Amino acid sequence: MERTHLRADRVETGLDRVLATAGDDLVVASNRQPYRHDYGDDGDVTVDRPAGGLTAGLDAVMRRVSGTWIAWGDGDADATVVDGDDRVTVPPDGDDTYTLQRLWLDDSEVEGYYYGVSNRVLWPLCHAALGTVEGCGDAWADYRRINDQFAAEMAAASGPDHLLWLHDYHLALAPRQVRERTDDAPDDPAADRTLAHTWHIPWPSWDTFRACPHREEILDGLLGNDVVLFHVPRYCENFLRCAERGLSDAEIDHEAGTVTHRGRTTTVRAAPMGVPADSIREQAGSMEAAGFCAAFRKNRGIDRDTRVAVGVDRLDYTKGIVERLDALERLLAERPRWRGEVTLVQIGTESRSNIDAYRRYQQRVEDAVERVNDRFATDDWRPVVYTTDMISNEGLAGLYRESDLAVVSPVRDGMNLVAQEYVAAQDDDPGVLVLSDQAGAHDVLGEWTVSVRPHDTVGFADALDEALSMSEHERRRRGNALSDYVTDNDIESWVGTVLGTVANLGHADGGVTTRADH
Ligand code: GDG
Repeated sequence: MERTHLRADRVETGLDRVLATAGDDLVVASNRQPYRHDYGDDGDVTVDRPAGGLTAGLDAVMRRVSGTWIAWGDGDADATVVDGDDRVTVPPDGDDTYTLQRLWLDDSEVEGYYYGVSNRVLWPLCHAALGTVEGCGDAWADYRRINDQFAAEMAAASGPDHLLWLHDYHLALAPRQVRERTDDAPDDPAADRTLAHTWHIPWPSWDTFRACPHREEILDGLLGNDVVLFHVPRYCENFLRCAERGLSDAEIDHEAGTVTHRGRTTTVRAAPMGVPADSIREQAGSMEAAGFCAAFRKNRGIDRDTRVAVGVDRLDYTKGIVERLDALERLLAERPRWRGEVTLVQIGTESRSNIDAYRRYQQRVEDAVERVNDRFATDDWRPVVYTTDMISNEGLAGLYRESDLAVVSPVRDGMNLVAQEYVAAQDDDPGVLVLSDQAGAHDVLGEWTVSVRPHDTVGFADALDEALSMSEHERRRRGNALSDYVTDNDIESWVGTVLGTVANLGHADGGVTTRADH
């Protein structure tokens, strides 16, 4: 596909200006793809957009620059729609298209690379859940090989002056492998492709990371990047410390936030991710959102006057759903005035069910819901309405707006986009955000939320009481501040920050090429 250029009439926002510098040469790589082709009930091919903040946000950027996105083709019909080079133009309708380059994994590679290392080792390790980390045995070879497959595609899709933007813990080795495949001038790193990597989950302390079975290789892999980005400064500090302790030959400059290793200097920066605030606000005010909420209340038996607290999570042991239910139980036991007054609507999206720890967690959530409902439910009220149904974006935005509070209580979370989505969906009568101090989101929003420590059940129940009792004046004061932050630091602003950081790296030729250089 021939690359197109940004149209001059669209170079207007701050992001557009950055994209005009980095844009055409952008190659994104992530495990999850932005579009998936499947077979519908009638045998026709359907296109799905997997839910999630990252794919939606980056899709909007890619549509402006017509770059290439490399990802695992995990849809049943994915292989039937690609060309001979495994590429498909997306989105399927519309003018602003880009190339989705798919790569294929067989069942044993999915087991090794995706479940084995990514989700049985790196995910729990980075969330400091060492008791949940499993031995990875032969899976490591799959992880290394699939990373190299990504690296091969990235090398093929790019030229020396292109920007490659990698995402997350599935691809920790790929940056080094790209270097090994493309290093024409090893003595002159500035002549290379520019590699940036966003790590979406926490980076743990050295005392935790040292339990990683392949810690040197992970660090070496990531230090193939020019820049590694985390959501908040705490994770940057942890990463610098781990590089210092884990690699004997790495030179760390804590003040500058850099690691020099094998002749290359990697810059480590915080870039807190945002959400598409404007479109969430618009969706929350739509007819579809209002219709969804009215039907939801009716079908789930939630009275019009009953207050709603909302929780939205993948069913993951890091999300603190059980702790949330414990706190609700304590609230209802200790402060009976809330009985019959408030219902927790918990949306739990099934996730990674091939892994025992996830299946056990789903069971624990179901048991806790049943326990709280058995204890307090009456003929016309239930304390918890729990569903694993996938809700449409409009429905979810409507539910956020409908809710008097959101309860976001992870025991550890890189950022947590639900907290920001809830804020974005509010109108001028905003709800209250109850937020765990273990979420990256707390580092940026914490001062305007009701903070909780998820394992402090007594304090958590008090916090729910405080949120439910908050005066209108205080609610609006906090809501306005939250809304200002989330609007000013939305997903476009995040992309602008990342690309701006890359553009300022100070390569001899100014880093990524400018359009004028073409
Ligand atoms: C990782 C990090 C970091 C969920 N259920 C439905 C639905 N969702 C959407 C939410 C939100 C997304 O899924 C979940 O994002 P989170 O940020 O909460 O969590 P992770 O999936 O664990 O993401 C996290 C993130 O990466 C980005 O860097 O913030 O810390 O763990 O967007 O809305 N969406 C719809 N229906 C559902 O039923 N439409």
